[in-house]
Amino acid sequence: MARILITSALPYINGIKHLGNLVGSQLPADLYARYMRARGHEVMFICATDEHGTPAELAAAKAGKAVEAYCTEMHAVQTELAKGFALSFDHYGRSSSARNYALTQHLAARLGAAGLIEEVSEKQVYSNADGRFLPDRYIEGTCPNCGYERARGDQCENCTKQLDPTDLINPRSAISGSTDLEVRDTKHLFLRQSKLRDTLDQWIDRQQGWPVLTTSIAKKWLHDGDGLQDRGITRDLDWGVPVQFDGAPWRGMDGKVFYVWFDAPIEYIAATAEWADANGLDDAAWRRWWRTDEGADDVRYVQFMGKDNVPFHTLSFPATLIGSGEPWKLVDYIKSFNYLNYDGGQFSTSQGRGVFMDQALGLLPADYWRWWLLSHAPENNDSEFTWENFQASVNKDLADVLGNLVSRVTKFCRAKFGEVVPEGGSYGVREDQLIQALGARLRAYEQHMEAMEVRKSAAELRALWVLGNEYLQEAAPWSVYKTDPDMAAAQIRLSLNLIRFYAIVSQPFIPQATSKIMASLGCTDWTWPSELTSALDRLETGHSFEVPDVLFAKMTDDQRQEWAAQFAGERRDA
Ligand code: B3M
Ligand code: ZN
Repeated sequence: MARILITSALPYINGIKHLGNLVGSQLPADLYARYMRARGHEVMFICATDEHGTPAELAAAKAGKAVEAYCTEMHAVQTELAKGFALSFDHYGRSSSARNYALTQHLAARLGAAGLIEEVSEKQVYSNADGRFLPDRYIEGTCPNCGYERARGDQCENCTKQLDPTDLINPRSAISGSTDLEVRDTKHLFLRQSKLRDTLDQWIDRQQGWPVLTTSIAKKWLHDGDGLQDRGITRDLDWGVPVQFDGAPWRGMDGKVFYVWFDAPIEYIAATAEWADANGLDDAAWRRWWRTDEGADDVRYVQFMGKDNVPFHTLSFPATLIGSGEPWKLVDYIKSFNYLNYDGGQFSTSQGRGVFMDQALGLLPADYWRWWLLSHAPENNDSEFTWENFQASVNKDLADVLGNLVSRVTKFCRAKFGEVVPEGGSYGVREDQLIQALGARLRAYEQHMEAMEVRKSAAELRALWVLGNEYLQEAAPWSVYKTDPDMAAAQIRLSLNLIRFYAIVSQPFIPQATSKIMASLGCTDWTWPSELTSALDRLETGHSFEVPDVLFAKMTDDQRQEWAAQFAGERRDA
């Protein structure tokens, strides 16, 4: 049994996430966490809301609320939606927690003591119209790297380059749109990442088998002489972790807070401490996941994120942890994703384009979305959501293949043998062949799941379902029953066990439907079917079950057209 630490990129607090956000981090992280637990490993799965910085302040201002109250409210909303999508976090924390304040300040002080923080009198953009400095997202303009016109002051979402507000061409205030801007002096702390360049370079070189997407982004910013510029880690904002605190190695930083990208990844650790607090455990309970001197050297740490988050996780955050000189656990594997597009364009939070988590759950149960999103995850390329494709997936994979098998077998059994596993007969060549074929596919599925190959895993799982359908079609117990009811009983006994097998192996993808299946089978034994022959004997003769309600309803053409039209424009209610 291994110990596996899994973190999903922390969703910004500013509003409800769309399906593109979901499939780019939280959902595949959940798939992996569920799978690893199902295999008997000890898992710590952490996520949290990312509550600081300009996104939170801007969204609160737009909602006409105090930022703290806004964050509390949105955290509750996002917690409910995470539950709705069956995301199995061990803890869903908040980057504004006391734990994160303390740890962020602690790490900053350590970096200061190590000579890795510099006080810099910096030029910052000041808006005369707004009467304030404009850090990060408070300013927009054209990216100097790729020419994208809606680049923000902290990063260009088009080419992933990290920016400073003064880099932007034709800058304008994101608050008022004003271009009456000037550059003023203000004092800030800089993290001297450049001093750690060689250390980080070597650390990245030691990582075996990272996805190309991850390594290429890291190396790009490392060797352009660009990503490892020393970076400002403080901001002139009200909301955030205060830079001036008891024991701080600097003075005169009152009224400033740490940059959101400095404290957000630290929340991965702090949220694990929040988990311990919430469960009445001591510090040792979370430290054994994070301190290599307290047990974490045995931990395998995997992070999930969209590609725009990669530079912060391969460079800035490791720089913070390594630079502290303390034995913090570093990431072992970064699984990063491309973008999911929506029907010919991009999903966009700011423009309300696409389907958002709350809206999705209002249309169909979570498993329908989980299945489509995971089986179409934007792994090697960007991928696209279309309503046609979604309908085809739901109707074919879920309703026709898996759902139909469950319903045919259980109903036929009820009609001929009652709601119990029937006795009589024995398995023949066809059954042995099925078991062999299932075994081979199961091994392939396990390998893809281990490797976090999400689409390949989904394809293998679907192939497992198809094997069962083909068997049933060929065995045809409904005709066999007429001449050889014992043989039909054996076929149905195997098929009922097959349904249980599917529930267990499909659980990481579609946890709600598979719970329903197991409940109707009257079974609580979710042991992974490594021993296939005995697993397919688990429901013994005489064991009673109930025919489940329809597992997956088909999506009609009318629904598809209605929803496509409903979601064609911008979201109005948010
Ligand atoms: N909130 C960015 C994002 O959602 C950011 C991730 C933080 S991970 C520490 O894309
Ligand atoms: Zn750009």
